[in-house]
Amino acid sequence: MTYKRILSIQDISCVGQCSMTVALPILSACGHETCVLPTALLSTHTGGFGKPVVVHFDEAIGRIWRHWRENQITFDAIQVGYLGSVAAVKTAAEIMESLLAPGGVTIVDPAMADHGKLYSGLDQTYAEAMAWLCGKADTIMPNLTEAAMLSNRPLQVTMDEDYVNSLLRELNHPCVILTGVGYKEEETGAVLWEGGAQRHYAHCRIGKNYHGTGDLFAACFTGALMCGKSKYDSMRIAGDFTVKCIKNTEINPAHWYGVKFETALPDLMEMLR
Ligand code: PXL
Repeated sequence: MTYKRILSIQDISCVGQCSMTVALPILSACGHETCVLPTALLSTHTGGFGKPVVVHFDEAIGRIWRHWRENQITFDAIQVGYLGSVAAVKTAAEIMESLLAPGGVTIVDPAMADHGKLYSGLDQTYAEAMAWLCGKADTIMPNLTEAAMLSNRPLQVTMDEDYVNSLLRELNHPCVILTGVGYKEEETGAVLWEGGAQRHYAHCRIGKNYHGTGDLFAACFTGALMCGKSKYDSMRIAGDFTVKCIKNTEINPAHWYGVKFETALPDLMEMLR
């Protein structure tokens, strides 16, 4: 297996098991050199601890990536998640255009909304900037709410294949991994849409929705893809690993704010063998 260099661009939520604190250990466990560009520092994620302390690094991240450019540093994959400001979205686009190694891939999880709503603190201008960034990515990884927003459609409550097909068509993107898609009560999963064809991978739906599962899924997908797995297999591994982590977590109801992925990392490494 070759050793890849990946850049993860997203926030650091100090507490909350999401974004960078999930991506860095997962990509490392997958065997990749993982470089980080934290776009903002938050005391917690924005999903349930009240108003977090937020420090944006909009100015610093511009200087940081230009320093990398002076040193001819490039990346085999650039993975983008929650960024937190329109300025950071623009910087992520510049980095994707300037620092991708030949043959490298860019993967954008728009990470801005769920359950029909934008995350607290994000607005329509941010959503439009994210839609623009998605247009520049090789692969995008929205959940259903984000896909509806990116394609200017209302979110449909009852899921059916016609709705998913129309969302995928209207996204008008060459490669989409649409998450949160299940056609039965007890299942959820993801759809890989590429070259106009789609494949669904369904797995069991357990418990309530946990914060950070999208970030976990995106990091596993990127890690597996960079190990040479196909996109479909990477999506399957990411789905199975996410289920494992949720199972680890649901036994402890006090752990509502994220998923316990750490003790499952050896299983992820096994899945990648
Ligand atoms: O998990 C996505 C995410 C990432 N970063 C921050 C968030 C969220 C979701 O709420 O608030 C800061």
